[in-house]
Amino acid sequence: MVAQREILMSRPLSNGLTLGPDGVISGTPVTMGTFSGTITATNTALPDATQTFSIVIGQALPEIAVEQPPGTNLTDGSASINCGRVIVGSSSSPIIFTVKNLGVGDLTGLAVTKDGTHANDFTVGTLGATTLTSGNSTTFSVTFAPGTTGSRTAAIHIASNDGDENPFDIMLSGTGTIAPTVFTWAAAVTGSWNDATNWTDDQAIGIAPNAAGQANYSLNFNLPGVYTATHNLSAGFQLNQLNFAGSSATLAGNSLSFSANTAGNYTSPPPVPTASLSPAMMAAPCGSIRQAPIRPSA
Ligand SMILES: [Ca+2]
Ligand SMILES: [Ca+2]
Repeated sequence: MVAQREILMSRPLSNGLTLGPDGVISGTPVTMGTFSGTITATNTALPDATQTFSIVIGQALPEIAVEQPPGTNLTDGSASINCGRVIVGSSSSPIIFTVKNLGVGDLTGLAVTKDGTHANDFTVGTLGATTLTSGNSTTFSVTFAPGTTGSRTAAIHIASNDGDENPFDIMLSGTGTIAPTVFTWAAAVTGSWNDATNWTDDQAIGIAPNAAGQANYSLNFNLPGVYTATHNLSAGFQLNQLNFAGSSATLAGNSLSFSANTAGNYTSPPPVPTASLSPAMMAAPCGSIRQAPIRPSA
């Protein structure tokens, strides 16, 4: 009794695959499609037995995934990254984007472009790789350096051979701010507002408040006591902040009034990079008032 086996393919096997004499199909397929065959077993004592089979070779597809921060998946087209508040003239820390290939085939042709209203404010760093094999990842950075104050927007687009997310679109936003120049009142109790020696320049970068006034100044009155500061302001004097530490202020000769958009900003200077830009307007039309004490809010 002799058994024999024969395998017949209805079409040639996918390129890259071979059918061995032992019936084993091996290799790496490079052609998609369905490949059908018939196995025929013969036996001298029994009728032949046949069994059909199919080999389906699917496409090896790449699949892009983008994370920012690492571990947080972004959605193509609706992702929006806020690059924060940055002082005009300086840059944010690099914001790192991770690009992954979660598919089987190579993710190729990776490239990042940018556009949008304030695209020049956003610098895209170099991609670590332009091709990712299955399971691998790379990164690129975006740095935000606002050209001026206010809301700034742009978008980046990650091109690749992904089947349905090419390009992968991400909106960017950020806010340009102005750093307040901080001065602390250094006079013992009384002194002239216009005398630069009465002020300590906390950052050694500014010009002391004067009759003309400077916008975006933060003025601190930290020592306990009642200050009498004379000044000859004849028009509005815009400040970033006016800080009191258990003190009150009297501006003789002219009046002082101020308001702010955000309550509770007057107890201590905030860190410069995140400083509030809520304006406090000092108006000095005429007359004299004593400013009510402003206490710490907490
Ligand atoms: Ca995809
Ligand atoms: Ca897209």
